[in-house]
Amino acid sequence: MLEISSKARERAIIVGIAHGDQNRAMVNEYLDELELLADTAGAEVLERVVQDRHRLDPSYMLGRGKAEELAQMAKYLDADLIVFDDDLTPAQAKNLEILCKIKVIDRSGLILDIFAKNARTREARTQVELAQLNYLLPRLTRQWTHLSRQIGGIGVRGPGETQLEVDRRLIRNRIRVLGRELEKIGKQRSNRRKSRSDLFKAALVGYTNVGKSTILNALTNADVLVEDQLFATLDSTIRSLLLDDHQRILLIDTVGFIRKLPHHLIASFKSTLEEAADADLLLHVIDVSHSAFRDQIATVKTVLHELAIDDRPLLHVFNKIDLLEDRSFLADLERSFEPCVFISAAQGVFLGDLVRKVCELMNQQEDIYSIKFPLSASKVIAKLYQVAKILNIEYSDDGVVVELKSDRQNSGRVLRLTEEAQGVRL
Ligand SMILES: Nc1nc2c(ncn2[C@@H]2O[C@H](COP(=O)(O)OP(=O)(O)OP(=O)(O)O)[C@@H](O)[C@H]2O)c(=O)[nH]1
Ligand SMILES: [Mg+2]
Repeated sequence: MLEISSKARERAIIVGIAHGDQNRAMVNEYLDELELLADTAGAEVLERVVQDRHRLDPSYMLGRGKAEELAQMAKYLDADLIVFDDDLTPAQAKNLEILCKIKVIDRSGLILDIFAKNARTREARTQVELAQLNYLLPRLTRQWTHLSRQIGGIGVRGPGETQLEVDRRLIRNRIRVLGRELEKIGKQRSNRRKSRSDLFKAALVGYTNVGKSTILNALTNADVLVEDQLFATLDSTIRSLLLDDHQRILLIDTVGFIRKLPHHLIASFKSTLEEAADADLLLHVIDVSHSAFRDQIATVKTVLHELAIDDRPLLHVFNKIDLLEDRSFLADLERSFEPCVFISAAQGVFLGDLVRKVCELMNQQEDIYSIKFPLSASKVIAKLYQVAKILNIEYSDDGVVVELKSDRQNSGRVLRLTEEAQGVRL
């Protein structure tokens, strides 16, 4: 696995640019988050630089004068690393590195680094490596020749090829191998998913660090790593949860989202996120004590849209209410974000409300069944009218096919009646 940074505590300068419709206050908020990301990656932020610019400079992103100032600042502060909040083009990153003489990365690069640090399972590691290679490929320059050794000593230089071309070829090959590997893991995962497909599934989704894993742990006595760090969870953990005496569901913890999540990262984590895509109910967890929680909600909705699951039944779970001094705005939230619950997962407050609401939403969901009964089952079919909506009945010589819609609460009775009358689900 490639590690962009391996030193314990690097000294970093972070840079944000107020451009387009971003004002300074917003940029400063983004930089607060970037600082948290840098801290999670193991860097200490020495200084932040903000510039107002109408247009981003194609060579340095910042203006030339400001870029030179940045280079002097880096030298004066003895910094190891500069992190830009916006995505740098490969050319900008290279020009800045030459000017500042230290490593220059962007938010995507930093997030990839954190993912590399936190990836634990084979799947997560493969996903991260794939995303890293896709990120590196366009950034390869002539000075960059160490890769062939790291990638596994294939190192065969074809006739007339430059080292750079060899490196690119090695990376492309590796990308193909990793892609195939992920496909294989994805298939195994989807088989596992199918084998438990009868149980109702609720997935915890949301911005990073909002308390998703804390909720899973609190409800199921799971032992998932909880940390005041971004992206503590990279793999989806699945636990079964007994809602009341007789209803068991699966609760799924997933990787957190963040503003400007690199696209190749979403693509690589597709199979992990498919666990969420496969859920019957999304629990959108929100850290209501965070000053930017409304932006975070918007980011999560965008990612859910990109994953084409924004039409899924969804419960807003406002977490960390214990940190709120003023709770007067909660009534407004309740009106704008229907359905919702307010909890403190860490203190175990109102978790009962959460479970009740999940139960309620689950029981509201309807499934469509198509069942073939023997002709003699007319009495049972009459009973079905009491527990389900009959959509269609078709008689033929060898039986009756009934199409019906039933909510979860009644589906058990539908299935018992079917069994009683020797019906067969089609
Ligand atoms: N005060 C307070 N802190 C909480 C609450 N729920 C979670 N936390 C803290 O918030 C931090 C993040 O919690 P996690 O459960 O790791 O959050 P996550 O959403 O799983 O985060 P990632 O996996 O990193 O995306 C931890 O320090 C938790 O202790 C809460 O209700 N109140
Ligand atoms: Mg987590």
